Amino acid sequence: MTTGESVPNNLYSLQSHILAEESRHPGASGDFSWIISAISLAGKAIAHRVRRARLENALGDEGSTNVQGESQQRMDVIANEILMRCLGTRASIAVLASEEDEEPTILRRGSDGGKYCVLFDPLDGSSTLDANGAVGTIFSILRNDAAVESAEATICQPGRQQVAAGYILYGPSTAFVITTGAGVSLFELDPFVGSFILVKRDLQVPTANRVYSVNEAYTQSFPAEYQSYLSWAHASKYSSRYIGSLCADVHRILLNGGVFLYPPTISHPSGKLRLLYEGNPMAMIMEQAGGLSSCGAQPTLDVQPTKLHQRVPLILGSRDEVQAVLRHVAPRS
Ligand code: P6P
Repeated sequence: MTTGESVPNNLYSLQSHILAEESRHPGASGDFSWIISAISLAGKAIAHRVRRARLENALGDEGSTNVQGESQQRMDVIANEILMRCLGTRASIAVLASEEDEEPTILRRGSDGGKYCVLFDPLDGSSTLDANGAVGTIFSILRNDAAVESAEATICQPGRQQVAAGYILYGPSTAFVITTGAGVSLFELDPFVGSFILVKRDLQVPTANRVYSVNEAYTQSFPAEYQSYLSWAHASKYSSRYIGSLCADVHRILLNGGVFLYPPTISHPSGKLRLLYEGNPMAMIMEQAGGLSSCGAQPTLDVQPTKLHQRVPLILGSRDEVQAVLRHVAPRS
């Protein structure tokens, strides 16, 4: 079912892939490669801690709440610290922004060599960890605009400006999915080698698959047009899959097709998911894989952000399936 070019049986690591990408850009300084290398290192360290979390009594609430007013899980804090420690040493980073921190962290300004901004959700879906659920790290990389003084203003760029995006899914295996704007590549961590090994390049999300992914418990709280889509899907014999962990739901759709929806609800009128470090990276992955991503009114990647932690409705996945939703949600688009 999964389309994309299978890689012959040679060992081709994420490091090799990024260096090969770098060589496609004459004059590249290697700064960008160092950032991906830091994210890869953080992913391996987080994978190790996630798999030992129960043994190390690292599950459950930290006893604090994050900027969203949600209870922080101990593993959220651990993953955030690992990412900060791995990325904070990279000289090419100007600003780091995390779901776990109210304000961005300014490492250096453009005049000091800070070329990039890195945004991340360190451990999305962490509340499912105590039930051994799949969780993920989501990342987005933007160019830093040295002329913009405010760190928050610097990172409030439309998703179409991303230079790279992806996620690391900590499931039965540790998968690293990344795009730098030239297609989507899938790597799997080989714990014996200690490297992410390329298994698929130029992944293409299937154009259709009658599977939708939404938390139907909130159906009565969705706008009428989303309820109309769900009624149509039920009548059209769709099936439903919902893990409640964005990386896991997106990964299934990337490989098998379907559509993920997080509509506006009464408690979250702009949807629950965050634009800058959840919606935009997943939207770039989907578009690069031939799929679509929309907030209902416009493509996700065209939304002009105004706040670091702003939320956005999300409809993403197979081209035909997203268009089927939009025929109900945005019929004149
Ligand atoms: P709900 C996890 O808390 C998360 O941020 C995403 O990973 C997931 O897609 C969504 O929230 C699930 O939200 O309201 O269905 O529990």
